[in-house]
Order: sequence, then structure tokens, then C-alpha cells
Amino acid sequence: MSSHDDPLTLLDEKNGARQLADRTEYHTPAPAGTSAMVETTHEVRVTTPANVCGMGHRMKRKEDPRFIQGKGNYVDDVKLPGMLYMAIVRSPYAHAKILKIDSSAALKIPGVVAVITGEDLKNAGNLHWMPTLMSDTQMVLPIEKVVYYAQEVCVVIATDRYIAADALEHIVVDYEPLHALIDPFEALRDEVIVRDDKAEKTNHVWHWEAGDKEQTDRVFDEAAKVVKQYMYLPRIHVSSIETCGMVADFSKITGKLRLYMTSQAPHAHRTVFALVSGIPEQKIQIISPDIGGGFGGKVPVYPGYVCCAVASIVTGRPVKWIEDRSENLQADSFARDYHITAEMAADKDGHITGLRVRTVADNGAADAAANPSKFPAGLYSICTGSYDMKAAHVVVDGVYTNKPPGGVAYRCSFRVTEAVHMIERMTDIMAHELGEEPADFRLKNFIKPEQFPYKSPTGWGYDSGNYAGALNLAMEMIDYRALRQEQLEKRARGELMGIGISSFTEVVGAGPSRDYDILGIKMFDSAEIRIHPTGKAIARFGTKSQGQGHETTYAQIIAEELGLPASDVDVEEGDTDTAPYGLGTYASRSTPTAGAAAVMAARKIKAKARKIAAYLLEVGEDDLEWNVDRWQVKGSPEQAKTIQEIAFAAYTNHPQGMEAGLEATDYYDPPNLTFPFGSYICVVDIDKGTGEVKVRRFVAVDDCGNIINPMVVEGQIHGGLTMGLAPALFEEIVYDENGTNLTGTFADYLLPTAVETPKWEIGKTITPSPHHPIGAKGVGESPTVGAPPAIVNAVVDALWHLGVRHIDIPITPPKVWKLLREHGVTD
Ligand code: MCN
Ligand code: CUM
Repeated sequence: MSSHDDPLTLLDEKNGARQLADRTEYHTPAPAGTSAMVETTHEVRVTTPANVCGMGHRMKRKEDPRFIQGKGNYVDDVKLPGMLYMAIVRSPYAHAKILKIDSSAALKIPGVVAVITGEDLKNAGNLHWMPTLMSDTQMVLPIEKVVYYAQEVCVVIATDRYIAADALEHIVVDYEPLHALIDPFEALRDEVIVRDDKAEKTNHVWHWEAGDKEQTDRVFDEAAKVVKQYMYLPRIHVSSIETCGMVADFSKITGKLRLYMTSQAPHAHRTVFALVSGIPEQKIQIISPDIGGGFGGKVPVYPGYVCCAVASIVTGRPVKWIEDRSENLQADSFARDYHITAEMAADKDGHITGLRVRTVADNGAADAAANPSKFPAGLYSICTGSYDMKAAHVVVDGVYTNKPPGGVAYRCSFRVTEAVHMIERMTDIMAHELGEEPADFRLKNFIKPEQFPYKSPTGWGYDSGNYAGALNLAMEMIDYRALRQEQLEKRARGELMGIGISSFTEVVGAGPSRDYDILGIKMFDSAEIRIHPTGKAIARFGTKSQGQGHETTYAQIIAEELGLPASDVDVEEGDTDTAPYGLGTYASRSTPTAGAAAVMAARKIKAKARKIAAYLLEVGEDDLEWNVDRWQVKGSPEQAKTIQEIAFAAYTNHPQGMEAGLEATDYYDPPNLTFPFGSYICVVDIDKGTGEVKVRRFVAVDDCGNIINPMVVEGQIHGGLTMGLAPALFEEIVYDENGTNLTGTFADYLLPTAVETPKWEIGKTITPSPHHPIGAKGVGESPTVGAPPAIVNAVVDALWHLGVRHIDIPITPPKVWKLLREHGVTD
């Protein structure tokens, strides 16, 4: 076989030729002073009374009255006087030369104000290209060719949304179709080049490694057992309630550009807009109101945003752009599209010893993933998961194809979903191959509580964990051993029942400034708390809730620290003119970063409050102790000043020489990431006649350290599990051989409904993070990261005795039906 028949060999040649194989390990060592082993508990800690409602209280979400009454304020609710509307002409080809764009007929339609093309953007100062968050470049509007189906070609601005939409048909674009690259392995042959704008004529974009190759090879040479599996995680797409959109409002008088935008990261977006456009940053205001879900899809900057802002500057009037559902499904950032070949080694006693992974990442037509800069494959190198092994080596190569750019978006923690899928599948395959019981095999191979802080073979420093604790609880909740018995009996009757486990380790909270940045901006986050004279407070953050409940949970953190009732603390996010600078909400980073900043800012306030209390009580600061909501004299608790009394004094009667007011800001640079984890167990029944997989039971035990609001966490887990079920059984973006998206509507792109969603059974353990100021870890993505392999493992478990070793997601009825027939099952 010539090397060109084997894509991975071809990649080795390319990497060799380009000398790209410098191995980089991104260590995140456990910081000094956090080496104590952390105890696991089962009860949520509550220290404040119900009226204060600090951490651990099941406070109802402050944001819900407006959401459930339909009174949310979404981008599409923003209506400004004189507002124009933008619609986008999109490419019917995945790869084609543009010969001509004729907009003359459209411009004659009454109500059409302007048509903006790539040439126009070029003439306006080379705005036809923009940087991606991964420092690649992406076309805003094309001049020479289009590189993916539904790519933005030009935009129409009109006085009414319908006129703008109708005008699209009157714009005539002449194309010359080119061969479309849909398969990244074909793209690697470089016979057709996606990005001929680049100096290097190759579709191979980047190469990345983690771990120790030589050591890993040695471990494999010595292994008693090696298993190998190729798996493909297909492209999927988030489906937020609100699609992406913007209302751009440029004032010619003040020079201010106000952008109402569906943004998960308003400050970072403001900086990018300022750098690209040259508009002074203080003249740009981004307001991200209620954005109806984000799930990662509102992290990237899309061409539509840029065109909308330009349209407002050009016309001098506000311009609104709201994607329709098909545009959203066809052209926005995707997730996954990872081709993984993994090998796992074990010794003669059934201990996992090593992991070797080759991965091809299909980037689409630009590397526009939302990963930290140093991590082209995100945090994928966490892929040794919950298991203690000697060595691992992970290689990822990024490839351009004629598909929309992006990557990462889908509640994924920067590619941890892919890592967890791979390791949990491989662990199950190894257990089955060795004839070991999958739960017992995991319990034997887990990193033990006494090994924390744990240094993984790919360089991660796990902060705390108790993996056996979570799995044992899940097994107890589902009565695991009884289920295995039931399975044996069913199998004897010819029925197909499977039990699957996923014992995942997540990594969230980017991140420590030495390693984590986006376009050079360090990934700290911020909180600013101001207490007014009457003891009521406003707190502002650099993050941006999309439905996670920050208005409630941040208030509870402040209540915990200061004793101010959570109902007296209003939380604001998403306005860059008022909120302190922060990097936004994604990768479950809000609690680990901005949540910690809230604690630190509150503690600064508490320190000042102590000085004021000492002054008011005429005692020394050292004579005071804190009690829930007050500074009191040690041994004489009736002598006390509440936080409300102190707040009033801060404006009316504070010590001479002290600054008035009671407020503080904190920019928190986390010392490490947090490593939440969990164990999920899924039971499936398979219908032999139709191939349908029914999830009969699903038990999820999560551990996210100390819990701020158990009800919010449970809500996150319910939603996240449903988002894990979705790609396991239903969701997939499908292209035909020409690169046309065949799944551009909800009739073709299948989401689970309430009917397909099982009753989630939830349990928890609590293993605090030793370095987070309140011991909390993030949780928003854990269930979506952890659930899919539990479901796949259950399906394969049901079919293993027939000879089935692996099934790629989504596990659709036709796929299973065919597999059953191939393995001799007929009815
Ligand atoms: N929480 C808690 N105790 C903990 C950890 C978290 O009470 N120990 C609470 C937090 O206070 C917060 C919520 O749980 O209200 C989620 O917190 P966290 O895990 O820090 O995650 P983020 O707030 O950073 O949310 C991001 C995460 C991501 S990346 C995606 S994607 C996702 C997700 O959250 N998108 C969502 N959950 C979503 N939920 C809704 N409704 N909509 C989205 O778009
Ligand atoms: Cu990867 S989706 Mo969330 O990180 O916004």
C-alpha cells in the first residue's frame, strides 16, 4: 500500500516534512498549599438562615418570573426608531468561484436601501476578512470564492424584514462550481486546496501532541493486552431557543457603536471589534441581553455580526439581523467532527497501562473553534480520564474542508466531550475483551482518593476526586447487580438489554493566566459589588448567563459571604459599559472564575466593614468576629453591627481618613482548573424488530464540589443529560457528496422531545475543590460530556455477545436494525 492510501501515514509524512512535531505539554500543576486530600460528603452544606439564602439553599431562580411570563428581553425584542433590517445571500455551493454578483435588480425594489458585498468591505478598509478566535482568518464576505455551503455571499439592507428577505432572490450571483472536500482524509491529499488564500498550499492546518511518545510505545510493547478502535464523532449543532442576531446602532453624532448581540463573551467581542475595525474601544458598547441559550454557539464571531455593524455605520441607522432557524443550522459553529483511532494497553492483571490516540479534527473552512490559544484541540488531552495509567500519547491534526468553520460549540468543555467518549468507550471495550465486569474493571483502575492532587500522564494536575465514591453510589441507586442478573435472564430469552457506564472526569474553569488566553487576552474573570447606603447591593460580572441562573447563584454567593439577603443583591451581566472586564461564559468557567471573584470581592468588602464596625463599636478590629451577617465583639455577641448598619455608616459615619462607600472589584486568576466528575449508568432495551433503542433508566451521580444552589445544579444536569442523549441517539449534521447540508431544518435535524427523554435519576457526592475559595467546581457541561458514552456502552453491552464491538453515534434505528441483521438477528 502506498502511503497515500493510509491517511495517518500520510499525516506522519506531512508532519515530518513540516517539522511540526514539537511535543508540547500544557501542565496545569496543582498549586502549592493544596495538597491535602479532600473528604467526600453527601449532604449539601448550608450555613446561612433562609432569609439570607446563601449557599446550599434551593432558592427559586430570580430570572424565571420574566422568562415564564414571556417577558424576557431577547435581541429580537430590541426595536429602535428608524431601524433597518438585514438579510443574507448564501451560497448554494460548498466550493465555487464567484464570477459575478449583480445586485442591480434588488436595488430597484422599493424599500431596499443597500447591498453590501465583499468588494465593498474590502474598500472600507479590508474588512472582508476577520480573525478567528484561534488566530486563523475567515472571510466575512467572499470576493473570489466560497468555501462552504450556505456561506454568506452578500447582504441586503431594507426598511422591512420581508422586503430584505424577498430581495435576496433578485441578487444574481454567477458561480463556477469547484470540487468540494467533505472528507478530511481526502482533503489531506491536497489535490484540491480549500484555502488558496494562504501561502502554504495545504489543507493540513495544525498538528498537536501531548504526553510522552517513547514511554507510551514502551508501555505498549510490554502490554499483555492491547485493544484498538476507530470511532467517529459526527458534526452536531446546538439549538438554542433564540438564534444568533444583532441590532447595531451607530451614532454619527457621538461616534458610538452600540451592539445588541447574542454574545456569550461581550468584552472579548468588544475588543475584537475594536482591533479589527479601528474604532476606539470606549466607542463600542456590546449589550448581550437575554439571549435564549448559548451552549457555545454564541462564542464565535460570525460574518453576519460584522456585516450588521458595518451596515449601521454605512447607513447611519440602526440595523437588525436575526438568523432564521435554517441559517443557524447550516452556517453557525458546529461541534465534534473528530475521527479518533485509539489504542489502550493493559497488563496481565487487567490494569490499564497506556493510551495511544491519533485524531483528525475536521475544522471546516477555517479554524474558528473557540479554544484557548495554546490548545488547538482544546482540553482533549484530558483523555486518560478517571484512570491511573503509566503513559499516554495523544496526537491531533487539524484539517480544512469545505464545511462551515467552527468547532467546540455544544456544551463540551473545550473538546472534553470527545476525550470522555473515547476513554469511556475504550475502557468498556477493554473490560469486555478481558472478560471483566465493566463496573469492577473501572473500580480497579480508578485514580484513588489518596492520589490527589493527581498528575496525569498528559500533564494535568487534577485537584480532587473520589471516583469510586460516585460509581458505588450510582450502582447502589440503580441496583446494578440485580440488573446484571435480569440481563442474563433476558438474554437467555433472546431479549436485548444492555447496561452502560460512564465514569467521566471533566476539566473546567479556564483558566490560570500562565497557560490560558483567547487571542492573547488572559482568561481571568471578574466581579464588582457595590453596597448602597440602605444595605441593598448591585453586583456586576464579566461572565454572561444564557440560562444558567447567574442572577440567582451569584447573589447567593454574596449572601453567603456578607449575610446580605440574596434577594437584596441584583446581578447584572452582559453590558460592556458597566460590567468589569471578563472573558464570558463557556466551558463551565463562571463558577470557577467569576464565582471565585465574587467571593474575593465580598471578602474585600468584609475587611473594610470590619474597620467600620470597630470604629462604630469603639473596639479594636481584632476584638471582632464574623457571624453570618455582622461583625460582633468576641464573647459579647449583643455588641454587633450588621452589614446593613455598616453599609449605612460607610456613607454617613465612617472613620476619618477612610474612603466613603462600600464596594469592591476583583479580577480572579484561578491557580488551577477544577475537575468535576461523575458516574452515569444507563439501561437500554433494544427492539429487535425496529432497531429502536429505548433508554429505560438513567442514573447520574455528579460531583461538582460544594454546591451553591442544588436546584439550579439539578436543572443544569437535567438539561445537560438531555443534551447528551441527543447526539447519542438523534442529532447529526449530514452533508451530501457536494457538501450540501441535508439537515437544515428540525424536520431533518432531530432533537429529542419529552417523549424520548427518560426520567433522569440524579444523585450527588461532594468533593470540594481545594483551591477554589468556596470549594466549588463547574457543572454546566458535565452531563452532556458524560452521558453519550454511557448510552453507547449500554447499546454495545446489549449486543456484545452477538459480536458487536462498537457503534458510532447517533445510534439510529436503521443503524441498529442493519447491525442486527448482519449479526444474524432476524426478529
Ligand atoms: N452551580 C452551583 N454550584 C456549583 C456549580 C455551579 O450552584 N458547584 C450553578 C452556578 O452558580 C450556575 C450554574 O450552576 O448558576 C452553572 O454554573 P457553571 O458550571 O459555572 O457553568 P457556567 O455558568 O459557566 O455555564 C456554562 C455552561 C456551558 S459552557 C454551556 S455550553 C451551557 C451550560 O452551562 N449552556 C447553557 N448550561 C446551560 N444552561 C442553559 N439553560 N442554557 C445554556 O445555554
Ligand atoms: Cu463547549 S459549549 Mo459551552 O463551552 O459554551
